[in-house]
Amino acid sequence: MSEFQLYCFAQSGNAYRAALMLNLIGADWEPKWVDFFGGATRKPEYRDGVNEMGEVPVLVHGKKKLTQSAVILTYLSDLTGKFKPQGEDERLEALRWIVFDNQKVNGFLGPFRFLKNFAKPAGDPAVMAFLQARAQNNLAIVNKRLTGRQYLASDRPTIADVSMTGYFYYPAEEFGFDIAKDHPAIAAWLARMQALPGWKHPYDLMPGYPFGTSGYRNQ
Ligand SMILES: N[C@@H](CCC(=O)N[C@@H](CS)C(=O)NCC(=O)O)C(=O)O
Repeated sequence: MSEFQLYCFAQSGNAYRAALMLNLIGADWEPKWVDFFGGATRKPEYRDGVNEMGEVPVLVHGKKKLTQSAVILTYLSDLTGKFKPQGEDERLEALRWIVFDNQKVNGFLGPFRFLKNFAKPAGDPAVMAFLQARAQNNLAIVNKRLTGRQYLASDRPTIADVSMTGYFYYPAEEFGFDIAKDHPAIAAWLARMQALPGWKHPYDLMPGYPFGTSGYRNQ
């Protein structure tokens, strides 16, 4: 068995943060596919046995079981020293961007994309318009932050950058707008992240694309 197990599925940008981190740090890890679209996370056995919050990602490392991607990223950076913010100012700055990301960037992009592509029935137009406007507003804030700088919280990539990638690499068709085309500084930053050793696209990194299989896109 691998050193780390990650409960995840290919369509989850929240899980992608953790999967990408594991790959970027060169961890010995394996995915455990969660049948999210089949309702697995709503079942009592998942909530009692895996995560009481009914979410992915969940990271298992020996006897330790961690949820919330921000906690998982912090744990892995503390453990390995990789992508770890240095000093109090950088640590707080990284945390600031992770919270903003979780709540307002990928926190809006994720539900928007879910309601657009996967929910039955699809999202109410007023809800979709609200989520898209909030996501675009906050993407513009991230774009401004990245204008004239390489990474979010430091001159090196940190867990704040890994977190922010969440949903950004998923195909533009899944959003109906193109994050990279609309936001040039985000596009340049995404290319820098993509150039890091170990980077993989979410559909190549986590099982379950397309739906209902535990296979990978390229298998
Ligand atoms: N803040 C959490 C969000 C996790 C999350 O919402 N995951 C989604 C899948 S992408 C989920 O499991 N949702 C189940 C639900 O909300 O019931 C994190 O960053 O880990």
